[in-house]
Parts: sequence; structure tokens; C-alpha cells
Amino acid sequence: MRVITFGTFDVFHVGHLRILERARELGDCLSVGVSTDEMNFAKKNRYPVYDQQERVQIIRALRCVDEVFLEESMELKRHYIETHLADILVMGDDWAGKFDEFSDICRVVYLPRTPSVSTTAIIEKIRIPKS
Ligand code: C2G
Repeated sequence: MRVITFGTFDVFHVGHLRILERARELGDCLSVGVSTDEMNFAKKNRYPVYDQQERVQIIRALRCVDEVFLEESMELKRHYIETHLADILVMGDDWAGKFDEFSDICRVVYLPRTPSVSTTAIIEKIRIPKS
């Protein structure tokens, strides 16, 4: 069983690790699409803290991850699922229902997010207050 998942994985934290570990447990091979800096800018109007090559390097080094590629656009999801021969698409439940259209080509699973951890909260926590 081949599993695929997608994400930005900026300022890598335990919520990211847990979803990747749980995704990998659903099959034998996990492919991860890391969204590009440009895709993030287009979506959120800001660039990630870690650039795409750094984010790819971190994800690639994880024991639970078998292959990593860059996700250039949300519109290419069907193409990525097909070219990576994925049987299961995994996303966090913040995306619940959003990718059901792909259930014609793979199983679509939304896993619960890890509570109380997010890149935004980490950035807020370490931000030095302006005097
Ligand atoms: N996640 C989680 N628990 C958290 C934070 C994130 O389980 N506390 C999960 C998200 O649900 C997502 C994955 O970690 O499945 C990556 O999260 P983000 O980096 O925020 O990815 P996002 O920008 O939502 O993905 O095609 C989707 C895009 O690549 C965007």
C-alpha cells in the first residue's frame, strides 16, 4: 500500500512528525509533497520561515518518509496522486472533506491534528517583543 500526503511543514514540529508517522503506518511506502515557497506565497501572501530546500531536507531525513517531492500547485493533486501510484491520500482533519473528489482513484483519510501545536503559535512564542 502506497500512501501520499502534502504539506508545508514550516518550522517543523511534533504535529508534523505525528501525522507523517501515522500516515506511514497506514501502508508500506510514504511519499510527501512539500509545498513550494511560491505556492505558499500565492496562498498565504507570505513566504515560509524555512525555504523549500530546507523543508525538503528535513522531511527527507525522517525514518517514516520514503520519498519527497515539491508540490507546485494545489491544482496538480490528482496528477501527483497518480504519478506516485498512491493507494491512500492522508491529510490532517483541518482539510476534512476538501479532497473527497479524489476518492475515485484512492482512499482519502483525514487524521486528527495534534492539539495545541502550530507553526503560527511557535512563531508567536519566540517573537521578540518590540520595545
Ligand atoms: N498537522 C497536524 N497537527 C498539527 C499541525 C499540522 O496534524 N498540530 C498536519 C496538518 O493537518 C497537515 C500537515 O500536518 O496535514 C502539514 O501541515 P501544514 O504544514 O500546515 O500544511 P498545509 O499548509 O495545511 O498544506 O496541499 C496542501 C498544502 O500542501 C498545504
